[in-house]
Amino acid sequence: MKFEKICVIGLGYIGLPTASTFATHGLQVVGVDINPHVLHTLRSGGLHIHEPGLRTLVQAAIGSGNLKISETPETADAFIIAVPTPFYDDKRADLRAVQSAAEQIVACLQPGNLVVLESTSPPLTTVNVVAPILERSGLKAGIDFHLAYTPERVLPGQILRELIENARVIGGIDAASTQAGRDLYATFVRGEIVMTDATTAEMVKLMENTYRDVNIAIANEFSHLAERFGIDVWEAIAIANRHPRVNILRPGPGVGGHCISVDPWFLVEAAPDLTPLIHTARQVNDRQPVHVTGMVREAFGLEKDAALQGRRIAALGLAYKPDVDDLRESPAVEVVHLLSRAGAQVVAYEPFKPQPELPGVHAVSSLEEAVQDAELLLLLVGHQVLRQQDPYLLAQATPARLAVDTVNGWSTQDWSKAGFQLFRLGVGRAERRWNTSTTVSR
Ligand code: SAJ
Repeated sequence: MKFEKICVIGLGYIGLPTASTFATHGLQVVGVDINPHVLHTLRSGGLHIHEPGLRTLVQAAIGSGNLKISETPETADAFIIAVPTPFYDDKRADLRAVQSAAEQIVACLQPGNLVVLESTSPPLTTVNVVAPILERSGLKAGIDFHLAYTPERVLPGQILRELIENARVIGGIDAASTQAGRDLYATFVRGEIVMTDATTAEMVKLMENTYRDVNIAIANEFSHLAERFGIDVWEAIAIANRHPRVNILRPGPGVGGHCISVDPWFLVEAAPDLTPLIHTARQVNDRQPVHVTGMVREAFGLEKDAALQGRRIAALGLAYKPDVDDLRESPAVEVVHLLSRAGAQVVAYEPFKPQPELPGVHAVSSLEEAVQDAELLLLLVGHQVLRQQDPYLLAQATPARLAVDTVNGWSTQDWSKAGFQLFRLGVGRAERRWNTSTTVSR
């Protein structure tokens, strides 16, 4: 199938790079978003998200005349839905954006069109949710128009490269839809294009992220064990990972972002009776911010549930992972909320988003400001710029002599020499180890 004009609905982390990449590969693209701020920002040459290389790509796409920004879709050869699928408070998938994107397409849908869902969705969404809405047009899915699911699998921070180079899974509701989807993405995908059916493609995406979540959960559990048994989990993981068939991931303050902390719930919701492991892994990872607040109390020499009234803490990093500006579902933000609720005075600093608008978070735009009155420095994200801070210089910029590192970013040796008492996630106090072994030998 040949494509000249497409509509991409949703201009976020996935939709905008996808629309721009199609445009720079010669297609006429209408990029659609309902958010006036997004439309205004893009139309005035700005960018509402941070992703390396994206500004240049978007400018090239708009400059070529191939990318038009609009609030509504138009008739086209293909429609791509790339809107968010968050969850409700009770963890059920919130498909309202997918539904309303499909509703927007109905009026423009013509025989022979292709519609592709990219948003991560519970199994059977393409067939049971999207197809019936599109069929309100009077056209039949798989007969009058093609319908496929293709998950985005790009890593924030590397989206532009991975969009082109990663293997792409395309699953149609029938063979012709799969083929049409393949033809569309072959416009720019250089990785292998793997063809399957729509529900398998939905499951593939959910399985990938769930696999990662469960593996991070076990790393987090290992870190608790290491703290109990007085060893350094980072050392233990490094040694275990020398085994040819072992690859333990990194413990940390929790699992964030809009994907891994969300997607496993779609499986739990779809089949609660079949997902005890997946459910537990989610709970383990969701509890990590509470664990971090426990570390902070320990550093202050306080009891487990003690109030932190008036304690001055500099929280360094708010993003959901290193070297990105994305704060969605960030465990670091959760830690700040928990500490504040316990009475601490938290001043936060996020180098990739110096002025985040986060209710309940007092954020400042420089590291100096964050640490100047602090009693304790709390490293929450392994941003390179934070890991590389010189503890000797920091010691001059802050009265704090306590530090808590949740991401294995700072070395005990260097920070101790600079005068800090450093508490690291996953590292038990050495004296406890000897206590433990004494107990055991008795
Ligand atoms: N994290 C750990 N320990 C680790 C790795 C990650 O605690 O060893 C934490 C991170 O700090 C972060 C969270 O997990 O809070 C998720 O980060 P991530 O880098 O694992 O993944 P995402 O959410 O940025 O992107 C994932 C990717 N999926 C997989 O690696 C299977 C990406 O390929 C997907 O495209 C993306 O989800 C998505 O959009 O679904």
